[in-house]
Amino acid sequence: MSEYPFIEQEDPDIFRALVGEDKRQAEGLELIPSENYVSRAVKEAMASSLTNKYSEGYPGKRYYGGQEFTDAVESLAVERAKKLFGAAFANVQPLGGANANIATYFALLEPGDTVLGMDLSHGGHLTHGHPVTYLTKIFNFVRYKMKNIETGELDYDDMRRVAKKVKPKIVLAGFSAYPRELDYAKFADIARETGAVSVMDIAHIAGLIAGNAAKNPFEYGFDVMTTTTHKTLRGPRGGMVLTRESADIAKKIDKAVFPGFQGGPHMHQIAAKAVSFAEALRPSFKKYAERIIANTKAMENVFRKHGVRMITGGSDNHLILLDVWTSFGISGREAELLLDQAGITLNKNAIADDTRKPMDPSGIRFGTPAMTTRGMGEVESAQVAQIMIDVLTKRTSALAAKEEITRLALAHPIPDSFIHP
Ligand code: DSN
Repeated sequence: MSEYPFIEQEDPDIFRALVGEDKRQAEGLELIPSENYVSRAVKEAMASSLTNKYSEGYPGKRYYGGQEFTDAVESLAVERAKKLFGAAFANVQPLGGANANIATYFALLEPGDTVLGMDLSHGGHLTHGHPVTYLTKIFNFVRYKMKNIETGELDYDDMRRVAKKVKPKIVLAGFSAYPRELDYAKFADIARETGAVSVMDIAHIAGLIAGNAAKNPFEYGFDVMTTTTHKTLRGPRGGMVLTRESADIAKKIDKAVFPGFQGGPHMHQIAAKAVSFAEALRPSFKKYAERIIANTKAMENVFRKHGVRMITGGSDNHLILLDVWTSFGISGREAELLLDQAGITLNKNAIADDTRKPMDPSGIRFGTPAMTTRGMGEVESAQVAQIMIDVLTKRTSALAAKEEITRLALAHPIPDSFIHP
């Protein structure tokens, strides 16, 4: 029977697109490091009747009636999130990671206040103060960069010097294209010394932190963490803000999320978050997080052996950034296209201090969270890295590589459950 019997009958155009996307995901290899495959249980929550419900407010303090079950769902999501990350408070209503960051800025800053955050070209995120965002019309973003692109080391002494000069209200850590661990204690010290709140955007590595495969910034004194829920954490698309201990900060964040920026929370999405948090609280999730890193290392070893230039020289987490322009003489856009034809989906990405344009940069970014969910291990990861090199050096045609990738993908079907295999 079709997975979508009603859509099949009632909306054939959308049905075709859904079936096409399912096939694309099943037969191809997803290496975009911010993507993953959710369980069937998470999908069931997303497709539940909770999508019909308005629930402005927070559990026990709603503006509409009929909240008996939504209150239970949101309270469970909050309690599970707190447990996963060692937080005293959690707001699970942000619709995405950008919303979580924006609400956090408005909770903690006045217009004109300064945020010290990582430069986009060195791995930071658009919402960390890139000039194309409207945030920069309201707040003053001062950016820091890597000291050494070959190792990924940040210049914490310079960061402290700049912080003392610009007096940020937020010292912001976090990234969407940086493959190394940060020195959280140094960030937290700089924030304390300058009277700023320390905020870490853990969107990319939330699953690694939850699975104890990466350090937890709260253990190093960070005040706030913002995140998405759909990357390494393997939940539905969405965002969240966690506060380590300050009730005052948590109250301001709640107010900024609702009514500051959002209306009714998406309760079906919050139920799906709760389901995925329960999955991440299981011991098996720790193994998953460890395997993500082992698989990245297996890919890294192949690239190193072949002298391929990796920004920061390798990876401590789930993602790798390759300089394809120097290594293969092709641009990031060409590399993305070639690999796409081979059934490998990843994204072109600027490398630090890139001289090429953002739509056709020098690098590609990819990672192992999704392929690890499919049960692939270090052998398969090394195999995929080798196929990538063969395609990028044009030793193998994209078409021939596609056959191999499809075989590999079909041998590792996307699982329905992480609890009952
Ligand atoms: N688009 C996400 C990523 O790919 O990292 C971040 O917003």
